[in-house]
Amino acid sequence: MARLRFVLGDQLTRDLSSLRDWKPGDVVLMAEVADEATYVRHHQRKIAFLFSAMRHFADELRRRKVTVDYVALDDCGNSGSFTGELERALKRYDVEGVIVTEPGEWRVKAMIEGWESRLGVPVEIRADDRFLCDQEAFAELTGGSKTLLMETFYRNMRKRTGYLMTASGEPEGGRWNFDEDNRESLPRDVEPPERPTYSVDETTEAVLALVARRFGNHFGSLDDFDYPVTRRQALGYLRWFVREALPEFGRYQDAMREGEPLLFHSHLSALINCGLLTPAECCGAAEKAFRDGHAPINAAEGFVRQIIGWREFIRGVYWREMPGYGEKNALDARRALPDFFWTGQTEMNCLAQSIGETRAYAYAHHIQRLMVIGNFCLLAGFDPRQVQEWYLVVYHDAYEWVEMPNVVGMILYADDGLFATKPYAASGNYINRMSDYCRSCRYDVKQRTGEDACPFNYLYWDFVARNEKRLAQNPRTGRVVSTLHRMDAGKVATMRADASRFLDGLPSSGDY
Ligand code: FAD
Ligand code: DLZ
Ligand code: SF4
Repeated sequence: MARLRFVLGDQLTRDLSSLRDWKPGDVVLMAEVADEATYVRHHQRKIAFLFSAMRHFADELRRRKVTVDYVALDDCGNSGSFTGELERALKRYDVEGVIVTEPGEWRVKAMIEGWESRLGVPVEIRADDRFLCDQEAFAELTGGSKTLLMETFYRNMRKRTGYLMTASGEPEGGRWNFDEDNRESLPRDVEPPERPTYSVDETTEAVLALVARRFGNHFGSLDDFDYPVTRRQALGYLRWFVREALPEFGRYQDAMREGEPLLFHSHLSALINCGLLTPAECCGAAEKAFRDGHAPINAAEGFVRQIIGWREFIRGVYWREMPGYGEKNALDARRALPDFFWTGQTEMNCLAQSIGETRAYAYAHHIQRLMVIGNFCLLAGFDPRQVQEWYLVVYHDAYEWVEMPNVVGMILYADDGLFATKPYAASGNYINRMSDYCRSCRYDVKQRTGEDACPFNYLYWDFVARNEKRLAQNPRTGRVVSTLHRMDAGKVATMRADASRFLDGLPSSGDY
């Protein structure tokens, strides 16, 4: 008898485990459901991207003679939930069971695990082997210790996958990690390459109209949508990246420039996370560029590290720590997120640029997320739950499994250093070194106190003073506490007063 294969919006991969043994008679179910678009009010562009990619994926399966039952958001009777749509589909088809690939999120996994008893049908949940490391391997590769070190995991992943390894089992280039070569600021005369753009076809046009109508009050803009939405386009974008941007990716990975959101970054995360590209093919393409002499080792290694290192590591942390990870708040941060996170209207130019680009493109690159927006959230002491929701809403690549550890562990240190060896706190000096934002800012990055001082400066020292005990105990941050102690007490008091005045003056209505 036939089986129903439920494919979720972030499972758009031809070779998905739940599709692998498809045979005539089986039906693939895909559904646009209001619950998924509104459990947080996702960026309009993110919903449009995903619905368009889902519709194109369904068309592609149909072209390959696979029977697809696609429920569009506005279809008559759409129940608005995964469970409701499965229940309705089971009334349309006489099937012996349901097959689904494990979802990315705890919330959805719990839902799926309830289907068998609720709907009275056998449900087979298959592993998601698009990831290169499952939970068992994660425990093995991290040594099962209490705190986790990405670098240890990453080296083990290099050995396990063989990426950028020599025949004798050594890392290519004689080192595991070329991060030190990847911290250059961008000279004024270096221009990032021009990106390919993808025109809006009929399918995307219909989705853009649907999203504007149904979710037009969500954060973000739909203007000038030009991102890949098909497998063919995604592959073209990957090839373009490897050819044109990868060679300089490593060197300028941490750089920021006003008006240039992408620089030499891949812009592939949303395509990988929804399944149009696999992590393995992205790493394979970078490795080939290195072996062909097209990309230097620091670029290829830097890129592969982000994927088989950080991306897999972050996912391992999520599943190891869930449920409960999202509730962590080791630094007891309670302040409400200010309204300008939704409007982008702030005189702090670095934040105005990074949030403005996020609003426009549902994208900001890693250093903007980490060292501008994330750093500000850490220093200001924003409530981790609110910060998590913001990051989950605003980025087109955001799913809880990847957003949560990056927010809880990487930027906020809310898990008390489960994998970050210290809080990533920095003053305005870092942003000034890595970007040109400060040049056109109304604040002065060199000043530490007063009306015109860069807020990152007094917020930084206020953060150090607030968390003095904890930072003093950490060998990586102890020196900063000693510096604080050597500072003039009056100056410290003024900085702390400036920090309070600044933070208390940020309107925060909680609306978005
Ligand atoms: P590149 O700079 O070109 O990097 C290549 C790839 O490496 C990315 O496409 C991504 O797949 C992977 N990668 C790099 N860093 C990470 C990381 N820390 N965690 C997981 N994967 C990584 N990434 C998401 O995919 N979804 C999120 O919701 C998300 N939330 C984040 C929240 C915060 C607070 C921070 C600091 C980072 C977050 N990241 C997230 C990680 C990273 O910022 C994005 O993956 C990256 O900016 C995407 O742009 P890109 O494709 O141009 O990446
Ligand atoms: C993010 C998202 C959105 C906005 N909408 C849908 C949808 O309508 N249908 C769907 O299948 N998936 C959607 N997704 C992705 C899901 O939220 C994602 O599959 C789960 O988060 C995985 O656990
Ligand atoms: Fe940001 Fe401070 Fe520089 Fe302004 S001066 S752009 S607030 S770091």
